[in-house]
Amino acid sequence: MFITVEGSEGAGKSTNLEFIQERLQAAGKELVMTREPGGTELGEEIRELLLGHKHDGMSDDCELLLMFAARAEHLNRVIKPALNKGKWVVCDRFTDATYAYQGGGRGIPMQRIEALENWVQGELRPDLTLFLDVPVDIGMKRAGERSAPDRFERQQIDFFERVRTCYLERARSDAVRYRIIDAGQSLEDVQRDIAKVLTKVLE
Ligand code: T5A
Repeated sequence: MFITVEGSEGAGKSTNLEFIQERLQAAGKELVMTREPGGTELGEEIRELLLGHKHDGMSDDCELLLMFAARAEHLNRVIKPALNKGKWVVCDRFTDATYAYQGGGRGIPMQRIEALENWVQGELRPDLTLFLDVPVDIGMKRAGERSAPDRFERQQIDFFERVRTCYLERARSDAVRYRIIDAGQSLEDVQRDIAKVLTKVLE
């Protein structure tokens, strides 16, 4: 299984990834927990370029291509080898984030992202994607209370509204792959809903 976890800022991905890890390990699954951008030494360096403020004026195309450069490395060195060994891979963000942030947020045509997706991933797509959905104002408040804003978190509210709309459109268009989790609820309720999805997957 290749599982990805998505959400807009402050949706609670990090908090819930630990919960997901515990659940799947308790069920005896051999897991690789990883993240994007990042997941390899080179990918983590690219992450610093993307999230830090050294290159605040980076062009949208450069941002998109760096996301896929990190992803190509991640797929070849971590994700595909793990899946080939029969392990479960749980990834904190993947290509849906590119559609949402670079497509929805930045306005890069979706066909360009699709072309890169096909090139870098071939046929590989996640088997399951949990989309933690939270209203933008709540998510931004949570993220703001947690840490200083990275390069993406400095965007305006309308950017994040477009990101959320794109995620929701994608999730609603493919009910087989996506599960939408209401992440605006209390953590207890969010984790109850995630546990329900995982129980079905494990069955
Ligand atoms: N990106 C990424 C792209 O633009 N394109 C791409 O292709 C990819 C892969 C990556 C950035 O890169 C962009 C998107 C991102 O901007 P990231 O670290 O993955 O950065 O993304 P962040 O959204 O910044 O993720 P975080 O891990 O920082 O935030 P989380 O995981 O969503 O939120 P979390 O768990 O840290 O929670 C935030 C706060 O809220 C609390 C937590 O305790 C924490 O304090 N919280 C709750 N409070 C109340 N009720 C709940 N239900 C709560 N859940 C969490």
